[in-house]
Amino acid sequence: MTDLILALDVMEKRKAITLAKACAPHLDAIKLGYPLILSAGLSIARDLRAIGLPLIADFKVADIPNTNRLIAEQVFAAGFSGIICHGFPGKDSVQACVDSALRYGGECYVVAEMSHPGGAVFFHGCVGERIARLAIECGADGIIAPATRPVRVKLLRSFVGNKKILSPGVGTQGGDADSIAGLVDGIIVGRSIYDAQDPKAAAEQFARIRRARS
Ligand code: OMP
Repeated sequence: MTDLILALDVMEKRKAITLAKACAPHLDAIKLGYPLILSAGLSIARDLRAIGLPLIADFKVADIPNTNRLIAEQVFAAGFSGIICHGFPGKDSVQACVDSALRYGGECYVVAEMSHPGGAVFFHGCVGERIARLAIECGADGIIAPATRPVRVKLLRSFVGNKKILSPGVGTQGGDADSIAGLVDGIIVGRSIYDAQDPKAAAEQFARIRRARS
């Protein structure tokens, strides 16, 4: 099964809740990041949890271990079940997020490589491979890898084995849902769903990928 994860990057609380409820039957999880959490507050997690889907906090946490731990603990205490952190701050920083996730029975994903064009500037020359290996060493649940570069995703799979790969960059950024779905455990879709004329119908369309990777 490949999961469909909605990146809920809208800025109004009411709109976010309406969208999430409408799309929920076609989703496996909802990812929230700075745009929504900074405008609606961390407590939005409480409202969205009522929908019954796992919530992933995309703070791309990238600080010293103690600060990472303080951030991660707030995230999990607020009701999130997953967190995304960066790998480049190093093993101790990633470990702090993984350990917090473990304490709360949650999950931690490490960004191995980014999906946007500029993402290739520093994430090259085996950086993604090294971060993927580090994520596994720390006991992370998986990595974030770009749907815009399926060749890289295939390669990174060889470093993470059966740990999860969640893949953003589908739709608006140019990644193709059907090509990437068979390589990953979840695709992350934002604008192509929430900016669609009919977000629920768009989610239903993307939900065809939930049959991939059986
Ligand atoms: P759309 O481009 O609107 O589908 O949104 C993609 C979502 O995935 C946004 O929330 C991004 O912040 C996130 N994302 C990327 O687009 N690229 C990455 O390399 C990593 C992420 C992420 O960590 O989720």
